[in-house]
Amino acid sequence: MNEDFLRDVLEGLKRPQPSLPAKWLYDQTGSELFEEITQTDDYYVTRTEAEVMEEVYPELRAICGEDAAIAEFGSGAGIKSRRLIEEMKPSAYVMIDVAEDFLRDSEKRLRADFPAVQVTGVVGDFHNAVKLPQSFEGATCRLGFFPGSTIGNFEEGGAQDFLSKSRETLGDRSRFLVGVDLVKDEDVLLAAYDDDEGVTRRFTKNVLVRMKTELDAEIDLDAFEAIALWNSDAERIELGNLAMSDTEIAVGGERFQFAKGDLLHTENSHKFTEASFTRIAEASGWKIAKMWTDPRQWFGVFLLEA
Ligand code: AVJ
Repeated sequence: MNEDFLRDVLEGLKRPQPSLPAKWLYDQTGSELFEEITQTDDYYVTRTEAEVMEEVYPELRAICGEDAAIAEFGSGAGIKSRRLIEEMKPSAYVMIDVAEDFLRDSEKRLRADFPAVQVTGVVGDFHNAVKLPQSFEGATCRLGFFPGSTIGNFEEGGAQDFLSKSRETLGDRSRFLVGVDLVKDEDVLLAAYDDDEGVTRRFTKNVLVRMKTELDAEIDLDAFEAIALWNSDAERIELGNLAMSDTEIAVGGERFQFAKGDLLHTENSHKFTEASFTRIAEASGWKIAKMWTDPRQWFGVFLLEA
């Protein structure tokens, strides 16, 4: 039995607005479904960021010069890390992640593929400041990397806290490259989080499947439907499983009633404007050096300076 998962589920279900931490969406199946989401026509986020990044690389090379070191928040064995390493040819690449297994895996693969780069995994929770290795601290150009608009996934106030902690982690005279999904037309946003192929719905429902298989929960899966809502005041997409009829969830020896129309919230995806992101970055001790975007201004890549 996964005790941490059970504890979070019970705590979340007891809240007046039932909610589960987003991290439980990402087991093996959830991670594969997220990969699949990024390939759908409706989810513009990943491909738009990649398009913007192609413009960023040459300028960043000019800014950074020869001796660059990069620290990625999250373990990046993926395509984004590879492209950045190919383009920037850093002397060191550091990955910070809580999940040690994933981290060691990414470390191994990147070392094999880029023997000229000093690759180091640092186990750490980036909700706190983290000590980076000498391979990073000794470089002339020290650059943090936080792609994918993962910054949008934090809870209330979390994005600003994260930016403050990362300012401490990266240190004086560092820079930070952050991928940020921008506020845009509601229809475009809603389609991206409720794609036509139904992959996002499966992704959101997967956490209920996990509760059944891993926690022996009794849940009528057909009583719930995954939905996405745009909260225009908070400027965020809210995802969750909506009860389509009166139903109950039994888990860990407790029972929780859901009336038709009740939502079990699973995830927020905050969107920013240039102004709103600038505000939290500056409040965290960063200056905005530059922002790149696509012609439709759907996605922003911000270069912050300490
Ligand atoms: C991985 C957090 C950036 O918010 O766009 C996508 C997660 N959830 N579709 C996002 C997600 C449903 C994604 N992030």
